[in-house]
Amino acid sequence: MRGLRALRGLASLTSSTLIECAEATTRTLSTASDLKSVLKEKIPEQQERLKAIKKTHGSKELGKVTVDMAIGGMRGITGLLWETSLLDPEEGIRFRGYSIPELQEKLPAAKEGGEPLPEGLLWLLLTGEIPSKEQVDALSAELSYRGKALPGHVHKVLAALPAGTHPMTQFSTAVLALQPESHFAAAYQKGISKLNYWDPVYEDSMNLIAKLPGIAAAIYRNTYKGGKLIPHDTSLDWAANLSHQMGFDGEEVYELTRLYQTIHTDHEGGNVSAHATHLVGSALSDPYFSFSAGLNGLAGPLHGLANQEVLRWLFDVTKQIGPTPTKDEVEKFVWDTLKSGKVVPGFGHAVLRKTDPRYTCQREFAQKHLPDDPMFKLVSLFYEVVPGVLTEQGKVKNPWPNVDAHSGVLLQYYGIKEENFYTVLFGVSRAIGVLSQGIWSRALGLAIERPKSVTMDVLEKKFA
Ligand code: CMX
Repeated sequence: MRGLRALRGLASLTSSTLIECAEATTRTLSTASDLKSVLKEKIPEQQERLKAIKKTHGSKELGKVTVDMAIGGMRGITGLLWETSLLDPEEGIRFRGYSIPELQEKLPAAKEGGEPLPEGLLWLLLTGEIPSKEQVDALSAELSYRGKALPGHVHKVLAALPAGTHPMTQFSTAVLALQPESHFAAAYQKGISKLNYWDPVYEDSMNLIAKLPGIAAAIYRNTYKGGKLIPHDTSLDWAANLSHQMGFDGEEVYELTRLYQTIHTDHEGGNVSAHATHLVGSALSDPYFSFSAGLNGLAGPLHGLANQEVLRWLFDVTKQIGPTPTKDEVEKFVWDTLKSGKVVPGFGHAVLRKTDPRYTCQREFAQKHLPDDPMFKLVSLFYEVVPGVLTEQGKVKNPWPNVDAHSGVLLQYYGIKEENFYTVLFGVSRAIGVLSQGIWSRALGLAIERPKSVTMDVLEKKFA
């Protein structure tokens, strides 16, 4: 009821009031202890909530659409429902109403004061509730059980790809290779009622999330470590298992992996990977099809591949100028990048207008664990220089760094040197956000996406 009251007048709300609404409607604590039961309890109330929104506000306007918006990548059009997170241009991302520093404080960690366990965020995204440590431990154990072994044919599919295939191509292919296991596709063939879609989609999503660390690690070991795989360790949590199976052990690298895997999960619904997953899922393609589509979008250099590009760019600086360039040399390098018609990777954002809080928390991690690392110092120098140059150039709407400007340097420090692999790590995390929303999309009965398009001819005639 509190939530319904808060949602009256949706059309005129600002994003900060939307955040308050999200908080108000997701804090009824449930009594069940396993994730699926807690989620199941929530579904009827949220279905009723959406029905009421449709009935009361269905015909109200959310905003205008201009010709510029239609031409310019639909920027600024509010036209999607996405429950798991909301992005404020000034403040950055909130997951079910919680900012990243709040999550670092509230979500259970592996040890006192440590980084959040991504399993806790998965619980939060699906239920709107901060889980207890016991609930997170149970979820870790469940994911470990579901993800223990990859089907043999996935290894064969990966082995059949030509040497040199980009890790993101391998990743998307491996996810598709799991598709024959889809519970949703099988249930649909048998004639499942639409009221129950969410259940097999939940099973597929959990199985997929559970298997992703094993897939990513297999790609890493095959591509860079001669194909010697490291078995899954059932005593480790989901993120630590990812690091372990890749061949990186130790509490500090586990902590980095937990933080990394928590903050890359979700960034509301309009970014390419989230929107692609959502769009394909809206046709009732199962989670394997839809997440593979999301990964294909994440592989673009303007989106998730930017973290790979940032590293290459930093290496170019050190190759051309040396390991400790001056501020003036960096400034010239940035100008040269712009003048050659390239983007400065890791800077700018379609929605954000301030430094990305995902950048800030990685910077804080670096300040705590690797303050004297030369690459971290270089990244910090770019933080001082790039926003000024981009502002002076006058084209970008947001000169500040995004998440991708920092992640690679942390990975380098812990020995994960192969930058072509970085977007795979981003993709493993992204699954938690987009598949959580995918489960809710089916539970809420969201429609197949089909916006209207026009031709230039139509535009010229309409406004002649
Ligand atoms: N370097 C150079 N030029 C940039 C720029 C950057 N970092 N960011 C934006 N611009 C340019 C745009 O290309 C655009 O130029 P044109 O008018 O010539 O087309 C102009 O500035 C205005 O763009 P904008 O409205 O500020 O930004 P967009 O919403 O169009 O694009 C983004 C957003 C992220 C694609 C863009 O900032 C970019 O290319 N950044 C570098 C790549 C990157 O870091 N991507 C990762 C984003 C986070 C993520 O998704 O993972």
